[in-house]
Amino acid sequence: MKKILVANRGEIALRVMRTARKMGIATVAVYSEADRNAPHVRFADEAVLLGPAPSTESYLNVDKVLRAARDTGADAVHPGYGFLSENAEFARRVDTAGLTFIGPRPHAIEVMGNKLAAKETVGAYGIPMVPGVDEAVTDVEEAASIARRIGFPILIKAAAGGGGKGMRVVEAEDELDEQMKRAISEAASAFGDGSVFIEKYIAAPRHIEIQVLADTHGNCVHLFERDCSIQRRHQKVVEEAPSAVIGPALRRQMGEAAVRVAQSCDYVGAGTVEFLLDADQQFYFLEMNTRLQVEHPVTEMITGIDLVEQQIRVARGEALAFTQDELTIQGHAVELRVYAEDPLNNFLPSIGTLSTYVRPTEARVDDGFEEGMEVPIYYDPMIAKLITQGATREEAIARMLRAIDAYRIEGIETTLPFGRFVFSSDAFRSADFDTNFVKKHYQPEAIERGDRQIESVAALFAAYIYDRRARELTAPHPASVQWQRRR
Ligand code: MV4
Repeated sequence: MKKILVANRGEIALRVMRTARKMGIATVAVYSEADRNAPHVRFADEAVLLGPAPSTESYLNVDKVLRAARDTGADAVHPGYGFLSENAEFARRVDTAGLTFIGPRPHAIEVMGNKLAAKETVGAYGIPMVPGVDEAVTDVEEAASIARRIGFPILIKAAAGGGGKGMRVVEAEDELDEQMKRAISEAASAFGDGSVFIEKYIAAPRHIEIQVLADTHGNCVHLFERDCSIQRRHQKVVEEAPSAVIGPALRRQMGEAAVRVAQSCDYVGAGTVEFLLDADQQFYFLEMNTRLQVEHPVTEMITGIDLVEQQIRVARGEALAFTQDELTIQGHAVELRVYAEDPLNNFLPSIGTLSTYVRPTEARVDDGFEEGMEVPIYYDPMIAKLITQGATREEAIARMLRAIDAYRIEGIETTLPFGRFVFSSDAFRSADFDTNFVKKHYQPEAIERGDRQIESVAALFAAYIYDRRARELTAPHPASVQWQRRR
């Protein structure tokens, strides 16, 4: 492998290219008209313009990406996350073009991309699953009988869904008819597939995911868990590794289950197995993500392993250079996603130019921006990830709070103040939270209070400057200065 085309943009494109360069592999960037001056374009050894800003005409366009690979003589493609990363057809076409897809085989992407197919595949491997069905349900009578068997509340999910889209909680039988109809039509219009299935609703779970890594020689290990329970409307905000509530025994059980999930679909490369963990510490398989995830850095921090390097090595056909027993957890890591959104205004996208952009120095910052750049409206609003580590969870959190304060972003609103709120909150610090954290604890006032403190310091400082300048103006008369001092 001599030249990798990175079929992505922003922080993850840069992240992948840095490791490729470290390994002595040349890099090709692709970009849209909105990204002409983007850092990933300037960092790459070569860059190819795909087309106009909209993703469908650039980063999602398979033909254009493959043509760029052919024209530059790239021999491998890294898809990053989002865009084409979990598109089995793209992986297949990369193969057909004689290039190496840095990721799992199309079959694994396909199976795990459909929640029902995933449950069916995994079911045979003895993985704990939420009580429910692993077949599409379209009939309301059938749904009612399933619901009676497993007991209300139930959750209706779209087979083709993900990220919480098309999910409906049903508390009692008299709502079932209407909610089923809605779920089916919503799934049909959103995903072009009206299949839904039913599970027992777990009311206040934690979202725990396990990083796995598999090679083409039959070796598969897990790199422990990430706790991603702090989410806002299915958008992750804060992640950490390890989880503060998981002990060694549960960690081993969940890790072994995740490895079996990977084996069930002949997984190759880096993947993530998601579980729900209920208040009684029972865990249930949710789904598998067949890509490198946004939050992979916290795992890198606690294991010391460069996951992109491992992806590349596995794609080159190398065997994993370590066994499960050789992997250990070093300290604790936390990550904050910084979005161009206004936490005081219902997290509306905040557009504009980064007039000031100064990174904190004592944190890992994975970003794709420079001062003076505009945040394009066409893509994901995440502008950076802040990652800190410590010997203990407390230390990692203290470093995060210092990094948030040292991060200077002006010109747009960001979720940095929201991050400060999370990391300062008693619920987070005591690890007493679940996926309802934001709903339960966050009000915009929590942030406004912080702002008012800063404003009062600024007002004091302004008064001081005003006073000093007033003295300078009256300096020729020592008596007047003394008079002011006495006041
Ligand atoms: C659930 C659940 C409760 N019970 N399944 C949301 C996204 C999708 N991947 C699965 N999700 C959930 N599935 C059962 N049977 C609660 C959620 C859920 C959730 C899961 C992980 C992280 C945040 C969440 C927020 C709300 C609901």
